[in-house]
Amino acid sequence: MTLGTDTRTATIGPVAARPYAWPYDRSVPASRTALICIDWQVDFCGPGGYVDRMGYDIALTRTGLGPTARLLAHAREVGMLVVHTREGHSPDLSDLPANKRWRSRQIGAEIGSEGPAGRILVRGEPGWEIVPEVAPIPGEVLVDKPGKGAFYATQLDLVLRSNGITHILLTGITTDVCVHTTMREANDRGYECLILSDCTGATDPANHDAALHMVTMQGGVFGAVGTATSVIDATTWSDS
Ligand code: C5J
Repeated sequence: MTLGTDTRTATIGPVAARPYAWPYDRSVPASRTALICIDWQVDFCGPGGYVDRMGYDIALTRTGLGPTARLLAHAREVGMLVVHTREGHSPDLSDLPANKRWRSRQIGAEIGSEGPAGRILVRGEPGWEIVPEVAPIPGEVLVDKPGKGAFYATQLDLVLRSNGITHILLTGITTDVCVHTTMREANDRGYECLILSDCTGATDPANHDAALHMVTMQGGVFGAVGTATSVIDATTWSDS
């Protein structure tokens, strides 16, 4: 990245991670790496949002906000592509599968119904917005998705390939649902993935731990598990 007269370029890796030092190819230029921040929305970690309305503890989904903010600042400094995703549906709910709506009604938080943060999981509502701690800045990519995975029914793969991205860092909520689904989708498309354990969170701590453990099976079946600090510590600069 060029910052004023700064012509240095940043490289990431090897990163201390489980079950292998990431990435598999030892290191990657920051310019070929994307930081994907998944669904840091009021609906998933704010008062009156979807997770809160379902009766889960938002302290659990907020736990990764501090480390993610730190890693986001680092990603911006080293010139990574930063992508933010938002789960949500159009106001007429025409892209909301009937079974997804039915299930949300069973748990007392029907998607599309009115709540303290506006209509649940509806695009443009206060609950759908990304929380200020990790809010996008101009120039960053925003991906709106109707499902759990960030690749399904979105432009994400095209954006990543158009920007020469081969390696992905994953933060966000929830670890076991949207982050895991996206990591699996990315892995199947050949991206080399690292999920950050301290930059994620789930509505059930056991599910968070299990989701991270799953990644470490089979030599790293979907990639590897690291931390914000492990990425920051594995960054080196060189003159370009
Ligand atoms: C869920 C998500 N948990 N962002 N969505 O429904 O993980």
